[in-house]
Amino acid sequence: MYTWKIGIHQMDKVIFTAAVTGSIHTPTMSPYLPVTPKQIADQAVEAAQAGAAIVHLHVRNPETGQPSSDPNLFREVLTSIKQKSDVVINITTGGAVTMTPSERVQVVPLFRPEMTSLNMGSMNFGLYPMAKKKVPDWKFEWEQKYLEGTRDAVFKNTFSDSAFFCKTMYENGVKPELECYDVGHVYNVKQHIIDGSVKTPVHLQFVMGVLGGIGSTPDDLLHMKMIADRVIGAENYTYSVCAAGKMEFALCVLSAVSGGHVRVGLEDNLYLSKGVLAKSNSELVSKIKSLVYDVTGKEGATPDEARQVLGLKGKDKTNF
Ligand code: KMH
Ligand code: ZN
Repeated sequence: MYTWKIGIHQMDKVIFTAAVTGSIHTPTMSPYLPVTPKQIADQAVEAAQAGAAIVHLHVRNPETGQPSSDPNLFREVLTSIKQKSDVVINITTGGAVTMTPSERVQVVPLFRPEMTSLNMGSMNFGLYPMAKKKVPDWKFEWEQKYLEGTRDAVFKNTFSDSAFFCKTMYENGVKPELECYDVGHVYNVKQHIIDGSVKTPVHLQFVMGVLGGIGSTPDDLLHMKMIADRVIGAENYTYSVCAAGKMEFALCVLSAVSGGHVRVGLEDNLYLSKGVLAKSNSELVSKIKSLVYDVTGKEGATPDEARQVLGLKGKDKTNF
């Protein structure tokens, strides 16, 4: 049995999460981006077989690849994964910048998953630089508009939004994963703890390198951890790290070295190495697992070990 000394972040295993498709990348950027419910579910199961203990899920319009909040698409993905794997399912309540908070939060009472994301502050969510990239003709008309639209979009997560989302999660036995994109979001977590709307121990996801949030250098990450230690208290939180783009593997290794957990996936990064598109989420999981093991000697936690560390209710208590 593993003794997980959360307080000093000395953990002898790492919880790997695969973020399967997200709502940041668009179909023309990679032919390997899963779009249909079957592609998303199959890639989630394969990522679990490669060592992911948790899969973080968004859904998309199966014809156009547009981010979607359609519960029917979620249900198709969730039931397929649950039949084939004991992986922990973490559903997004972040959805896409174009969705309203009520569209985003409906998955919680509908599906009562073990985990969902909970975004800890409003922010600009700048995807528009990706529209400028030299891309062959866009496959779908919506792609460039969606990306360019983020010049003037706010990803809304007010204090009331986050408090209401979290109340809804607790009412449905869901463990929130607190997405912190910047230092201020860590202070927001602290305020929600003071307000009583968020209970400790909390599980933080440091989301690095989203334009509108903190950058993705090693000192950005270590600064986030230092602030969390000081403001929330090392004994009151566990954390995972994900990084957008090319810093994904470097910061995930740094997280594992520092006692944190790790998220990779096509939601955050499309490339296996410079100029080489990843063909699947499982390729990214396999690569980060071996990097982490080579550098730290730490192996991946199983889904049940992740449930133990994070205090999850078990897959039989979900509503799908
Ligand atoms: N795609 C971003 C707008 C989450 O899943 O909660 C929000 C996101 C984080 O992906
Ligand atoms: Zn997400």
